[in-house]
Amino acid sequence: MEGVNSGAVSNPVREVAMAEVVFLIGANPTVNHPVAATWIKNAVKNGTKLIVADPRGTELARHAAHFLQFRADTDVALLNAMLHVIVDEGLVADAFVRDRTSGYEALRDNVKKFSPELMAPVCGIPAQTIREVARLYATSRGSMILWGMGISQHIHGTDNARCLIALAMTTGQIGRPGTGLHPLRGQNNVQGASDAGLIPMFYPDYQRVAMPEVKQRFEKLWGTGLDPKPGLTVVEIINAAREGGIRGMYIMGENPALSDPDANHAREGLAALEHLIVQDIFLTETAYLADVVLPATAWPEKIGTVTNTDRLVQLGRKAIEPPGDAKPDLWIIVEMAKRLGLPWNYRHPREVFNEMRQCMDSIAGITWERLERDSAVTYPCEREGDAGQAVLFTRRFPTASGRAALVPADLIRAAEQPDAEYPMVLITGRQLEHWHTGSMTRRAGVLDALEPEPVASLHPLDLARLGVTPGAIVTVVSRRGSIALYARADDGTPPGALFIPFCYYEASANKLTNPVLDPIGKIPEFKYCAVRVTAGGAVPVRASYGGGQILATA
Ligand SMILES: Nc1nc2c(c(=O)[nH]1)N[C@H]1C(S)=C(S)[C@@H](COP(=O)(O)OP(=O)(O)OC[C@H]3O[C@@H](n4cnc5c(=O)[nH]c(N)nc54)[C@H](O)[C@@H]3O)O[C@H]1N2
Ligand SMILES: Nc1nc2c(c(=O)[nH]1)N[C@H]1C(S)=C(S)[C@@H](COP(=O)(O)OP(=O)(O)OC[C@H]3O[C@@H](n4cnc5c(=O)[nH]c(N)nc54)[C@H](O)[C@@H]3O)O[C@H]1N2
Ligand SMILES: [Mo]
Repeated sequence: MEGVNSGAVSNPVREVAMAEVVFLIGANPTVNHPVAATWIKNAVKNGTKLIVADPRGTELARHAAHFLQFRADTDVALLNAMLHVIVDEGLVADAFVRDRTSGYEALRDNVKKFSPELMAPVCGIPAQTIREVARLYATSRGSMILWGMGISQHIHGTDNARCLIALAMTTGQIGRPGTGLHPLRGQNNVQGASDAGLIPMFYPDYQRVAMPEVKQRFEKLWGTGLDPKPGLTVVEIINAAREGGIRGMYIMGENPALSDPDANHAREGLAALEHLIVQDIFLTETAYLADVVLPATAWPEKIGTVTNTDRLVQLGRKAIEPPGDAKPDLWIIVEMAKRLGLPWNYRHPREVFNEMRQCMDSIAGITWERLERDSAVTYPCEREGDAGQAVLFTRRFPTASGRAALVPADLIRAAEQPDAEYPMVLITGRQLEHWHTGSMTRRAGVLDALEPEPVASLHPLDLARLGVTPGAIVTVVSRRGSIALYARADDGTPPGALFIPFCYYEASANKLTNPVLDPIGKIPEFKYCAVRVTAGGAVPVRASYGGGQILATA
């Protein structure tokens, strides 16, 4: 299997209907993937056993046969204990491990140290429950793992994912319908963007930038010399801007002034640039820092494909005319290229798609005409006429040996732990009504009316301890910043922690978050930092610009 970031969604979500067991960890689909949540609930109605593991009580937990409300940041303890049971109780799929994996011995030896009895006090789940859940997962006819940002957004996010991969591999729960590993995708086209090479270490189709033969392939295709060095990732880019290594930036469809960790630091980085271009459909917090803003068209105003979490390439058709001077992103990029002296001549997204087919074996068989006819095709689809393959890794994994590498993981704690000065844990994430930085949803009247104000969810016991009534203002301070927002009582949030969505610019959660990165995945630790909460604070003010809509004055 390729790196955990390389888009290895093995089975489509709807196969939860075929699974006997679904193990959902670090994801809140009712809020963030409502269609998947509905499929999961329907599967449970038809007999699928759902295991939910999350430090917060979520709506789907009510449908679960087992809800493991384990301690935040202790995924490796919980998952290694499950692996321990699988090894200890002889539940390993020996033939699968022998024929399809490498590194099993080291994994086996490592998980010996992680008995459920030893890990129970670490993760907060009774040893007996860990044993039951491990047996259930390992021995079912088909078990599927779904996960989200609760797994990824830690400095040990790669280790968390490796443990999930090890669960599937040691038990052979992969390569058949109703099994496998599904990291639930986020942005509507994050899968397509990654496939197309919008990851700094990859060209299209996860071909490595650093590999000479790959470099040659693309130099030949594009008729130009290419840099052999992989690029920087988001947080690294901001650091380089602050240090002067990067002086110009062109940001398209991203709002890092609100979505990057340690927002004050991120804004300093953006402000330090000599030149910033922002191409967006709205004037965002990031756009306010720009020298040039290029108005782009929104999804229903243009033609193009997006690839969803199930590797389904879907054609979107233009339904309405764009407002004012807004132009499709592709048109803007091509005009920019021409002025840079490049001989670009793409007149239609179809021409770009056809070029992609030349360098991406995974979609080589998908013709634009077929997309126009069928609207959607699953990849891999290597030859024209192929049906498209819903289930991956049926016979081999995409590694040199064809085997999946098992990698042991040890306990690493979050970079910043609660202490006397900052005694609580901040968990950040999303809410149903808003999309990330709220640039779109806070401008949508109905959604804005449902969730108009910044909120922090806390356990009623913590509210009582702090002397705060629900709806009152609290101030939340971390080593990096401070915000004031409204308290909400939520008995799903564990005592000692609070949950804040990051969509409210007037109380930006990312002013508080820690910008440390997973050294392998390079994902920031958005899910865990130390904060102090006190009653009272300034009323959050929504100004007439940035994330919110312009408010009519009474
Ligand atoms: N409505 C709405 N939907 C969205 C989005 C949106 O902004 N709004 N964004 C989209 C995008 S890009 C993404 S990436 C997805 C994200 O979708 P999810 O991953 O479902 O969303 P999050 O809210 O970031 O966090 C998921 C869960 O991680 C849990 N968690 C916190 N700490 C830990 C931990 O230490 N271990 C574990 N295992 N879990 C932990 C949280 O309690 C939470 O339930 O949603 C997509 N869908
Ligand atoms: N604290 C905290 N921070 C997080 C996370 C977290 O869980 N906690 N999650 C992280 C994750 S997983 C993600 S994915 C990021 C998301 O972070 P961002 O991607 O920065 O957030 P969005 O609000 O989705 O920004 C997308 C922008 O694209 C614009 N847009 C929409 N359609 C188009 C289009 O067709 N063309 C152009 N040019 N622009 C368009 C929107 O107006 C919006 O401004 O946030 C990350 N930050
Ligand atoms: Mo995301």
